[in-house]
Amino acid sequence: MARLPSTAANFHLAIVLCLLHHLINDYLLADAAIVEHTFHVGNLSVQRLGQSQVITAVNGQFPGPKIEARDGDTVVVHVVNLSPYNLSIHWHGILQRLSCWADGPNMVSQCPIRPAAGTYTYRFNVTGQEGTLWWHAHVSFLRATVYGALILHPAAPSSYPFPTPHGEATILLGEWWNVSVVDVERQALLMGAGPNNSVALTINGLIGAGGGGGSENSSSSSSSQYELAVQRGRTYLLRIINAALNYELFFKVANHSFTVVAADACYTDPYHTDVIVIAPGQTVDALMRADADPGRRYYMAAQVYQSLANATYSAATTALLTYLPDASGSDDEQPTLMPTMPAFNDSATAQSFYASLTGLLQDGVPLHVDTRMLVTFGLGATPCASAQTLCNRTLGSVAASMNNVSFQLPTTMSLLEAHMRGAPDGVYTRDFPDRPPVMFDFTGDAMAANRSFMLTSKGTKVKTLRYNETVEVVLQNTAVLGAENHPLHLHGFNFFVLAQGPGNFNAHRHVRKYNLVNPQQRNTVAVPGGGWAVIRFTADNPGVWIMHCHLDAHLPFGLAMAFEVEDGPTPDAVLPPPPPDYPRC
Ligand SMILES: *[C@@H]1O[C@H](CO)[C@@H](O)[C@H](O)[C@H]1NC(C)=O
Ligand SMILES: *[C@@H]1O[C@H](CO)[C@@H](O)[C@H](O)[C@H]1NC(C)=O
Ligand SMILES: *[C@@H]1O[C@H](CO)[C@@H](O)[C@H](O)[C@H]1NC(C)=O
Ligand SMILES: *[C@@H]1O[C@H](CO)[C@@H](O)[C@H](O)[C@H]1NC(C)=O
Ligand SMILES: *[C@@H]1O[C@H](CO)[C@@H](O)[C@H](O)[C@H]1NC(C)=O
Ligand SMILES: *[C@@H]1O[C@H](CO)[C@@H](O)[C@H](O)[C@H]1NC(C)=O
Ligand SMILES: *[C@@H]1O[C@H](CO)[C@@H](O)[C@H](O)[C@H]1NC(C)=O
Ligand SMILES: *[C@@H]1O[C@H](CO)[C@@H](O)[C@H](O)[C@H]1NC(C)=O
Ligand SMILES: *[C@@H]1O[C@H](CO)[C@@H](O)[C@H](O)[C@H]1NC(C)=O
Ligand SMILES: *[C@@H]1O[C@H](CO)[C@@H](O)[C@H](O)[C@H]1NC(C)=O
Ligand SMILES: *[C@@H]1O[C@H](CO)[C@@H](O)[C@H](O)[C@H]1NC(C)=O
Ligand SMILES: *[C@@H]1O[C@H](CO)[C@@H](O)[C@H](O)[C@H]1NC(C)=O
Ligand SMILES: [Cu+2]
Repeated sequence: MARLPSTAANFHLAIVLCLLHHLINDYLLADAAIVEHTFHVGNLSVQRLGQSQVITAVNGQFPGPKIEARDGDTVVVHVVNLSPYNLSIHWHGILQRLSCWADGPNMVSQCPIRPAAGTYTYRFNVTGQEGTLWWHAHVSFLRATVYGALILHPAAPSSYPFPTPHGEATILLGEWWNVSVVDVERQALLMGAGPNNSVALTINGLIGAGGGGGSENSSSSSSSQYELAVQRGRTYLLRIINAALNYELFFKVANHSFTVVAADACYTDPYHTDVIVIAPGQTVDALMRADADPGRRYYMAAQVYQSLANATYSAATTALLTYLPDASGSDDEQPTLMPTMPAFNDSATAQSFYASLTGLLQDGVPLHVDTRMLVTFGLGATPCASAQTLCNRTLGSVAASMNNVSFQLPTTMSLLEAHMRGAPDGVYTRDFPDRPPVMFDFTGDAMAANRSFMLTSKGTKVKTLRYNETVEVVLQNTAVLGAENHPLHLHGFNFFVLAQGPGNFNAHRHVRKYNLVNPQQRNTVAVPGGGWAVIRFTADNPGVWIMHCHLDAHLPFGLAMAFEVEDGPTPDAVLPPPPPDYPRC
């Protein structure tokens, strides 16, 4: 064996020690793991509301499997599509830094995983994120039943910015149809009108009292409702996720209150409340102290919050909160206590909750803004297409738009693939406008009855951003066809919510209301019906990222747009090539 000169030998020794040091550090501190799952997606027959229903589900479970990872881990999910439908899965709220290929929205970041055992492996790193997120199908209405929790634990055990809770529970809120959701969507598109409402709400996949026309009653302990058993004096972290397709929800637990500590996996300043308000796509982490009479049983209840003026649809469901050791075995003499819910149209309570959260900041708000946009959005109409056989020719087909562009998915290639090829021609155009083409009284009372601003047209337009640009977007709801709260979800980024309010945004009056100190950070903002919200983010993640209404009733109508973020100047700012099994059309 050749002898090394001593300096070189020392040098090598130093490298070895250094590597060892890194390995030990990695092991002790980061201990990054690979969290690997296989999702077999296919038909599942379940019983709900006294009837058998075939749904699309993952691994024969509804809700689907919970994924738990720690900050720093790599998540690998092998998806096998055994369902009869095109499929893709989105990891809602995961930043997907340099892994846009794994984001999941159908025809935006990928073509669908085809039926008859098509496969795709989603692979992404969890970097700098802690809290509650979730995953769901991002094609058609399949997310009605294809969803589950995605829990990101801190890298170091229990290093929360609040006292470590004694236990935790995931509360997935959803909606239930007693027909195929694919048929519900198909019918809505043929009619050019809103889809049928669900027939019940669910908590962790189960329908309790108050749901589905009262099939269960409140004095019996129904085995079909979710039950959480707690111990008196202990504090629990409730990870609440709104997986409902189309409705924002109020959530309460009788005789218990909450301290909100995070929203959309971003820590918040502690916020005390007895009601949680949560829009589709959003999550809320709330501490709940079990400090009520342990001899009683309590309902937790979810109820529709309806922001649309004059709407009448409302629904509710319950789950049980019981105290150990007796829990559900206890005598049923005393009725289970029901929380007093807000009125289904209590926008004051909803808006108060949404606007009261502030962020527990790890990094500051960008103060310099490179690009400012004013984006109006809401419902409108396009002339019925010939294929829309059930469409009302007088009214036209309901459409939704942003800056008067009704977003249309491409059909031949995903936006991301076209972006990577540098050949958007025929797939998308780069002319999404920074401002609405016409300024008008967006939220005026007369707007709901004024048809002159209703007409919109379809297009696949993106807004192109330079790497690392800071972007501020004024999200301005319109009252055309009715003012309604739309939860807008941005993929690939968390954004700061600087301000929100009713009416038309007015820079002169509202810029001074910006919270640049501790604004909440979110991935989904519930923009007030007939109002506005201002968001700001740094475009430091190359790829194509959709921003859309998280009401599935509005997404196929076109309430969406996409940001195309260019690569940066350094290798760590360049989107790597797609994985070998990337689905193409
Ligand atoms: C799955 O369910 C759908 C809808 O009920 C049905 O059309 C299809 O044949 C089923 N597929 C399989 C493989 O069972
Ligand atoms: C994810 O983490 C792994 C392991 O640290 C690393 O090798 C890989 O480059 C990361 N991927 C991306 C897209 O950053
Ligand atoms: C679904 O539920 C609704 C409301 O309870 C009921 O009117 C309808 O008949 C049910 N449809 C099916 C197919 O069971
Ligand atoms: C939607 O509701 C209407 C009216 O109740 C009913 O006729 C129709 O069959 C429903 N559509 C689906 C897909 O269930
Ligand atoms: C409630 O459930 C109990 C026990 O199953 C039953 O005896 C009672 O008739 C039910 N009441 C109603 C109103 O359905
Ligand atoms: C529960 O709350 C209600 C309404 O605030 C109150 O009247 C009742 O006494 C409470 N019950 C218990 C067991 O704490
Ligand atoms: C709500 O109903 C009232 C009374 O019918 C009507 O005056 C008002 O214009 C309606 N509002 C909307 C936004 O449709
Ligand atoms: C809420 O609905 C009720 C009954 O439908 C109605 O009387 C009331 O005016 C509505 N409140 C608001 C704030 O729209
Ligand atoms: C179409 O809409 C118009 C205007 O609201 C209404 O008068 C008409 O009855 C509708 N036609 C059908 C077939 O529903
Ligand atoms: C929106 O676009 C349509 C179709 O191009 C046009 O007729 C309409 O005037 C535009 N409306 C607004 C408010 O810009
Ligand atoms: C991104 O922009 C910030 C200031 O806005 C700057 O400090 C940073 O160096 C930039 N990063 C890159 C990689 O360009
Ligand atoms: C499924 O995806 C393929 C490839 O994009 C497409 O050609 C086909 O029309 C889709 N099928 C349905 C039912 O949407
Ligand atoms: Cu919407």
